[in-house]
Amino acid sequence: MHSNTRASASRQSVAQAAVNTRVIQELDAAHYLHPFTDSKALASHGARVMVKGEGIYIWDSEGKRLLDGMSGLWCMNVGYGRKSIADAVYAQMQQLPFYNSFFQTTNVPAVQLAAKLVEISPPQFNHVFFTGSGSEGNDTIIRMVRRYWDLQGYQDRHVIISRHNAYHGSTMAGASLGGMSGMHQQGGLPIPGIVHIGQPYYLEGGKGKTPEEFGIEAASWLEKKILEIGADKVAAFIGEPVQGAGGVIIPPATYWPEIQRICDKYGILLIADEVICGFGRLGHWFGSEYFGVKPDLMTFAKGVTSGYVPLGGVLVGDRVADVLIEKGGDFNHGFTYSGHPVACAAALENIRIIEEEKLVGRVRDDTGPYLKRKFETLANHLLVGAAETCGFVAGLNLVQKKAASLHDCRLFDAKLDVGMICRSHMFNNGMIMRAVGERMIIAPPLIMAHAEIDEMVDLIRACLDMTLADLTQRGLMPAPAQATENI
Ligand code: PXG
Repeated sequence: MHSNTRASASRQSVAQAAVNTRVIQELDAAHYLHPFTDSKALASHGARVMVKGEGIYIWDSEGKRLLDGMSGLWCMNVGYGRKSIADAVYAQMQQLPFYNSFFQTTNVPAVQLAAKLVEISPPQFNHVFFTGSGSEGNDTIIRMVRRYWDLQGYQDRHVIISRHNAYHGSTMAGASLGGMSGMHQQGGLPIPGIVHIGQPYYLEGGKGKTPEEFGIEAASWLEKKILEIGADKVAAFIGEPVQGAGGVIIPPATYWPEIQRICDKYGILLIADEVICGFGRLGHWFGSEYFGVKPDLMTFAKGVTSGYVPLGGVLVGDRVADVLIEKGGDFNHGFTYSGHPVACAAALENIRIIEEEKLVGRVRDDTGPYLKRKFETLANHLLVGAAETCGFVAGLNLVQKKAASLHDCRLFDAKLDVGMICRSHMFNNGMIMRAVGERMIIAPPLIMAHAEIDEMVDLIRACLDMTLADLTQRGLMPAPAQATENI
């Protein structure tokens, strides 16, 4: 086909596609490479087309309503359909849609947002570096941390310690910091100078120990690694307060304070990746506050704008900022969209909403504890070995045979993909819940009221029932009489 003809055919089908699911799916399969997706497999059945969002719900192009238990992708903290954010964006676009911050210039929303972030963050933070995403935030952190040590004459102090099954983004540096082996296998990662220790996943590794004992043990792996590498070579430790993409891994209460103690002992910088945990998700502005730790640097993204427009960045603590500013001269790093005025205007309005509706305090004192009570009742389901929450993130483990502790349950063979079977039942019945292996997870919008939490947990239970019936029919469950033991 001549390219002009093809372009006009494509324009025509784009116009039709606005009301036609199949056409959108075909165009999607023909032209759109999705992130973290097997494009060939997706093309064989077609993507679900999302067209609208309101509050905690989204709608697909077939008119089906779904309760969005994942807040988009851990980001829709204030929920969908906030006109005031759209208004703030529209007004800023008319006033000044863009200007850069590179050449001795600045813009009003970026400055106001930096000041606001300093106000809501712990006292050691007085400076902000803006990026377009969480991945770029973590790339920025690697460069800042290494520069911090260089400027003080420690050129060898470049190693950053992270954790297996961590997620820190998808750029070369973000994926290297992350501990996802499937990501490392593609593109020759990790880049040099990044090493990983085990994750503090009690349900996986804590058999025979109390959570408190296991938390101390998991933190001790950091000290062991520091001594193995040599403390004079270790620049920083990075961790998500609660690991999100890894499956909502909630560390025992002893873990983070012990990590802090070890970092302090060896003078190592502590980095909290707050991309998921920030902006109220754990009932505090930042997740590290929930765990009582004092990071030197924090990455943020997602909840800073509730996902309405892309924005990320780094909160830079005084320890690092003082060195970079006093001794650093030019910091040769930045993005076209660092401090984008439209993104910053959206963030300011988003934070104003969070404050006005007291969402952080509500999650901490009211809806978070309520979600905990409700969600943890799911642990009595025949298919569930454990169910736990932390603020507004939660996870449950699907098991083949229950026991009093998850450590004694019989787990499903990973090849059966039981998590994905369960996720399909959720999706088909109007509930968006993620599967990470056999762990089913949620991170719902922070605006949920009690009635919506009830609705969500009831829906999850109904979908678990359907999953159980399905698995039983497929012959994957033990006979009823043997389904439970030692309870
Ligand atoms: N840090 C953390 C803790 C994240 O969760 C990033 C950094 C990267 O942010 P950007 O904005 O560059 O995507 C994230 C992103 C999943 C999933 O499967 C999670 C994320 C992204 C994509 C998928 O749960 N988190």
